[in-house]
Amino acid sequence: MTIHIGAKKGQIAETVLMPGDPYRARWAAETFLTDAECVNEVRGMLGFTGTWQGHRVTIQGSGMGMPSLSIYANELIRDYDVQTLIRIGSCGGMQPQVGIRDLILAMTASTLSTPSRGIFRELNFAPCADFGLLHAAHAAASQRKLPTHVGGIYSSDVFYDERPDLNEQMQRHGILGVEMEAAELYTLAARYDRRALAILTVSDHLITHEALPSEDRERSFGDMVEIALTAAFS
Ligand code: GMP
Repeated sequence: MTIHIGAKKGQIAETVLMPGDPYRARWAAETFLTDAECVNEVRGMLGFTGTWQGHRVTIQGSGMGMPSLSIYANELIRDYDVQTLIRIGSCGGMQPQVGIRDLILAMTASTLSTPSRGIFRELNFAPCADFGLLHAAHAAASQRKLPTHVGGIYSSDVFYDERPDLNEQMQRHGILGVEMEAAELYTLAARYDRRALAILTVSDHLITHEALPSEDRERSFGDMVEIALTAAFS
């Protein structure tokens, strides 16, 4: 048990999928895992451990934003010795060629955020995905013929009142989408020599202002769970 995770040692698998929303963690566990057991309910940030194709997996909510994800990822890594952490979430599209519903595999995650950047002071550390996971996730997405983009994303600390000048510069430099967690996940994975990847569905668009209809969200989320599981164990 840790401050924020009630699971006993051994109740968390070496591989953890991390949706932002704890209800999504429950849905994914009920839909894709066999013998799923709820292993965390602290603060309602649900976590489940079960089996997928013979492999033990935990699906643990991260909450929204880097400070929240950081708490769970730190405890999963330091206290439960988790080796592979895959964020499955949503993002806002930032390029014209990135459509609503498309998948983004985040090769890098730029940020201004202090949880990630604070200890580096003047160094501009570049948080990046694990290549093996990225490669395997790309293969799994291609096999399903899902429109997929691989490249840089932006991990923001705000949902409202984004800085337009910053967005403009990021768009100019090819950043594909904006979300709020990946840079911290990648930084912690680098710090502790673990594997991490963020798989994102484009749920809204900063240029077109389209939004993914709610009936499509579940299907897109399901695709990400399957890709994450396939990548983790390939
Ligand atoms: O709704 C906010 C949550 O969804 C956060 O956990 C973000 O990672 C993600 N998200 C989805 N679309 C966007 C977006 O357009 N902007 C930001 N900042 N976060 C987004």
